[in-house]
Amino acid sequence: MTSIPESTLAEYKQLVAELNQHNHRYYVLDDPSVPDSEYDRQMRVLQEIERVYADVVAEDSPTQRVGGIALQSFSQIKHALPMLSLDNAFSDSELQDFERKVKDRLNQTSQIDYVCEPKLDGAAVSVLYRDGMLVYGATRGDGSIGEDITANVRTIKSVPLKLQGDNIPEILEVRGEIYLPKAGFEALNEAARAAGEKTFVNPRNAAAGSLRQLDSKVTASRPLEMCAYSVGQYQSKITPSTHQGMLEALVGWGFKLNEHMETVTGIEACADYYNRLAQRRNKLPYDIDGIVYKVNQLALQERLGFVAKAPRWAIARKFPAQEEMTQLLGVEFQVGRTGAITPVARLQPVFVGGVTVSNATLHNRDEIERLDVRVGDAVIIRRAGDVIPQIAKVVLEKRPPNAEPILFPERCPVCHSSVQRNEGEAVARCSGGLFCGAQIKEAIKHFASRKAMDIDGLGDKLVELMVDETIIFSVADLYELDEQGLVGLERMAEKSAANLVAAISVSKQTTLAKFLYALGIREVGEATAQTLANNFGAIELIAQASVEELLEIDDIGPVVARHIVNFFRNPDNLSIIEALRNAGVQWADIDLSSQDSQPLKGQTWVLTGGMQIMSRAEAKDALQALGAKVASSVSAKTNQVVAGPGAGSKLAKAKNLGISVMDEAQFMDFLSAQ
Ligand code: D41
Repeated sequence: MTSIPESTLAEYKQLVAELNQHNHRYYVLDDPSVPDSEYDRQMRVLQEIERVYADVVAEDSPTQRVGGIALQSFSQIKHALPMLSLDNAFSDSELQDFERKVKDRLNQTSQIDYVCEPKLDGAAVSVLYRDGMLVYGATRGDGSIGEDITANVRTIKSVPLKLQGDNIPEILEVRGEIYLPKAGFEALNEAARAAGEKTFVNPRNAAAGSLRQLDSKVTASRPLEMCAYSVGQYQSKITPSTHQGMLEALVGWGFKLNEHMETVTGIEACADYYNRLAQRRNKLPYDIDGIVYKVNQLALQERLGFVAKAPRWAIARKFPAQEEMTQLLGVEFQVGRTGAITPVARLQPVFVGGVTVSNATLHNRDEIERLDVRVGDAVIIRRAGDVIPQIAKVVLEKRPPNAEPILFPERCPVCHSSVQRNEGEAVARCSGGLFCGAQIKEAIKHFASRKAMDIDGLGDKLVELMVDETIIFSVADLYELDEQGLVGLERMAEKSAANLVAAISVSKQTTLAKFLYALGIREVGEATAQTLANNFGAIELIAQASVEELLEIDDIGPVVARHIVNFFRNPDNLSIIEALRNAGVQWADIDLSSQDSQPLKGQTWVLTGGMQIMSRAEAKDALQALGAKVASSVSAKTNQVVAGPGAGSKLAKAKNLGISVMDEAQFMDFLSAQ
């Protein structure tokens, strides 16, 4: 084998260090320092050096995260110091009991400092470093013996392979939680559903299951993260005197901490922290099932010690459960705007995730088969945050003998057209198109909605009534309505009829983007409608565009392009558009030649927090008119954030990423200067 030239070795070492630094910025600090393309380029150079000089490969090289061949089984690891469990408090008074016992035992009356930590809902692990290099990763197991999951832990990018910074301990055992963010969990289950495989009940099971893979390539494909929360074995020249100090040392060595950890004084402040976090629980991108409070002074922790298997200096205050058992009473089949037929579970009402739930989605026919759910079954309902409640699992042991299988309809429950399912698609659709009352209703509701034609006073109930009473058959009929025709309707007095006719008339003046969105073309949401408007300028040009022409536009993929072309090929759709224009629906076409002078072209803005002078919708329109894209989340690609009162995590993230932020007054000044 050729030996490596000095200069190549130096370059190699530099690359390993830089790539690890990029990883740390990306996965631990959530603040990428170089574009992905630059990372990829460096990675390719590194891989090439490793290919030619196989004997130089460094233990902490980013290529060494994914292991080679799968294991036969996991071996065991004995924890030198037991991994303790946590006592629970279910109320403020139980929390006060905890503090009283702490103070009694310490014989202390003055206030105590606590570190408040979100209780991440994943799998507890122990990760050991000797002289700064990762030695092993282990599950908690029963607290004294766990499993050796080193190969899997190495694949997690927020786990350093080599510690960074100063004062590296001779021995450092970090304990923390490995978890799967909600988005990763949803994506994993979505993929499992598409493949007809079993889904995971919750992100915790998914994280634990991902860590117990014998083939680390499977683990590597799951977007797991690790947050550190305590230290086990520790041999070092420096010894922090507080838990917070220890956490800060961990940050210096390259670990990720949960961003909401906070040190407070006194138990009342702990209760206050609980309330603040409980309000944000649903918005967090990962599951938490409570708060952990820890006495901050390590000397006090030492004096308090532990009972049985739990420390006396820590306690977990639990949040309301997100999973409960109830009974499936029946299944209804709903028909959506595009004809998609969705089975909806009717449930014995149950209190879960903070609300009473009586319906849950069953997604599609495959989901019913996959769950093997029957009417009468005991089912586990999961409601996490704002996500639609789901049936996570059937409790087969509790299946009653008369439980009835669910039959998916062959005909549309509304218009009785046949139900069809395209090759490779999970959704079954009613083939009735605009002959189907359900599809007509949904199309009109969408057309009238706020972000579309914004017809004030035309709510869902009224649309249903008007279609049922055969007053309207399509969106174009709305513009033919007069007061006399409406007054006969249930709860429709002369005044409200006049208001509605006026609101419909006002809606005639619109924008091209809103009109396109209102048409309800499949997969064309607000952002795509805006992109189409900005790129083509006029509806005639969009209607004539080919799939190839559409694909030339950023953000438009083959599926949307197909839907757009199909939509404008359908003569029924064209005659509706014509009828709308004849009725006076109008907008200003966009002069494409003036677009190069659009001051915000190519920029991405984010609006967050409250606005007082303008509505958020108006601000968005104003920005789009100047050529900006308005996004809902902050990322490295964001150019500018406008933050009003009450702005939360988006503002924090913008500050972290060093993105420019202005308040509403500055925004108004900016607009008037344009
Ligand atoms: O976030 C967590 N899940 C979490 C778990 C946390 N933030 N802190 C924890 N602290 C401990 C002690 C106090 C025993 C060091 C824990 C856990 N334990 C824990 N996780 C699973 C069992 C115990």
